[in-house]
Amino acid sequence: MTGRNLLAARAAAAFERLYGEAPAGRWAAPGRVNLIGEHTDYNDGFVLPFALPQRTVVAATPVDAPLWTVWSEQAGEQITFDGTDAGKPGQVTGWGGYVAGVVWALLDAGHQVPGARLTVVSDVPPGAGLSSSAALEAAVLTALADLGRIDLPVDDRPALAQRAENVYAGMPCGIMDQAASIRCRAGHALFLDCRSLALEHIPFDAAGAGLAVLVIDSRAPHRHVTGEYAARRAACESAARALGVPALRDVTTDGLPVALARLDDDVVRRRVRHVVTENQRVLETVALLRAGDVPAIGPLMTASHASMRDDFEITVPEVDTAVEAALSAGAYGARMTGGGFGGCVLALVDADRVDAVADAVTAAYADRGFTPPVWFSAAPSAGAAALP
Ligand code: GAF
Repeated sequence: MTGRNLLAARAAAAFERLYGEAPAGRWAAPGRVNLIGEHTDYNDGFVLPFALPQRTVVAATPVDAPLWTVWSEQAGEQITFDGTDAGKPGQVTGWGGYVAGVVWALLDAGHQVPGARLTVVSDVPPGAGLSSSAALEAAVLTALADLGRIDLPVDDRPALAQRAENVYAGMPCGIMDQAASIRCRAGHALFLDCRSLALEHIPFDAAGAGLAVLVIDSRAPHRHVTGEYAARRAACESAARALGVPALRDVTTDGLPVALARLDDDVVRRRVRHVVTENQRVLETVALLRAGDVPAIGPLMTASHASMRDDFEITVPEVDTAVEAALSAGAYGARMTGGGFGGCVLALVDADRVDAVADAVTAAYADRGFTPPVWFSAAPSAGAAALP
């Protein structure tokens, strides 16, 4: 059995054990890594994530009342909420808040949402910056939309799931993670313009080029993530106001020196420089992938990391150590992926050097006394879908 089938079987078995019947269906949605384009989504900019093989599977059956009973294997608990709870953002907290948030967002958009019994199993590691919350939102949204025959085009689903997270769960994220979990395609990275929401599936065949994308979980303890994230977002938005543009997306690399000269705070100047140069790096990465030159994206990844470390100041010693060790061991490029302050590092490496690079990172961690990293290599996988 493949990993996905095993998860689906576990979700269905748990459903039968808890609710005494087989589920009406099963739905899956993946976690993601972002190849490049960090903290650009809420600046109306560009991102290039791809979906992981790791995913969250929901088994579900509708019920006749506005009542949602949800069991999570990872959390080891079952929660129940009703329409009143779902109507009040923040009422359901923890992992259940992402489920209640999706119900809230659907109701708020005027849809009839079926009550349901659900079980949730997942192999997306939580707290590793791989979008386990977006995977949960996307799996629940896909399940409820199917069960309720809700007329909700797939184009509109990422924004609805993002509202669940922004308004119900209180995390001021951009749209990248929900878009990745819902819209990604196997074998491709998702080039998303976060202003127009126009998207293009860019073939990304690292294996075909003899390469692998190594995903290294830094194991760094996440500290103050939501607060620091919100502070970065606020700094970007106030810089855009100071520059008289709708969003930092509107500052071009050519216009950057003039924009920076108009800002008097050095920290804000560096935040702006990160966003503007990062957008440009996404565009250059897409151009290289369109030309089929996968190894050439390495230096852009490494430059992205330097920008996150020095200008946006969202890295921590563990991720910097992983990036440096991977590069010293021969990676074409390496960078932290996701919101920052911990999480995962991506390294683009020769396929036959995966173990050597992972060993080099592990050795560097041992020298620094860090908790040993865990790692896997990832191929671009499919977005949210019903399972057969
Ligand atoms: C987190 C957020 F949820 C995304 O919206 C994005 O801003 C990312 O951090 C940084 O690029 O994953």
